[in-house]
Amino acid sequence: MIPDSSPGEHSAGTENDRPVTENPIVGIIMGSKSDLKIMSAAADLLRQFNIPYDITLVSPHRTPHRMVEYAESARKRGLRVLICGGGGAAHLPGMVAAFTTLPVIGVPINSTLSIQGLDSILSMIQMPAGTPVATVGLDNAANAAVLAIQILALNNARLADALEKYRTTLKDRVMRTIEELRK
Ligand code: RP5
Repeated sequence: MIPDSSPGEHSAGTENDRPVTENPIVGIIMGSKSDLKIMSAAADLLRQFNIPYDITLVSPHRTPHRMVEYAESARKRGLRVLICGGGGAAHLPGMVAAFTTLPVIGVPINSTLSIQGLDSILSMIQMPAGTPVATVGLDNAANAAVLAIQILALNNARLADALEKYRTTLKDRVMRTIEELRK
């Protein structure tokens, strides 16, 4: 059940900034701790929208059995969307997608192992028919969260409304800059 409150009500530095872990509906996973600095942007955004999530490491190469277990049990555990980040030979989103029918959003990461991230991007977007990974831009974990929220908002009026407000904030920011440039 998605809590019924609005985004932005958790202000920085409060107790509410801690990860929301009770009854998570979005799972954020990544191949390595080194991915966390990128992937934490997804968690930040979900927190803003008051969406419970869990975040953990699942490596397709170093902990392959954990990956299968995570993906196979995800729906039963109440997760509704998965956000998977990886760099280099970024097999995590694709392999997770093979083991679940939940929507999987991939975040290609420009890690030290990457050829400027192009390898990660191609690992995610070139999925065979029937097993898609919705791939966002390089290092763009925030967009992965927005896409997850959009999926959840399909049958949640509170979230749909919150997304409208979020878009208005983005628009207002641009309008303010336009005004400042006029001065
Ligand atoms: C991938 O290899 C991870 O997703 C990470 O982006 C990259 C490098 O991992 P570390 O060597 O930093 O653990 O599997």
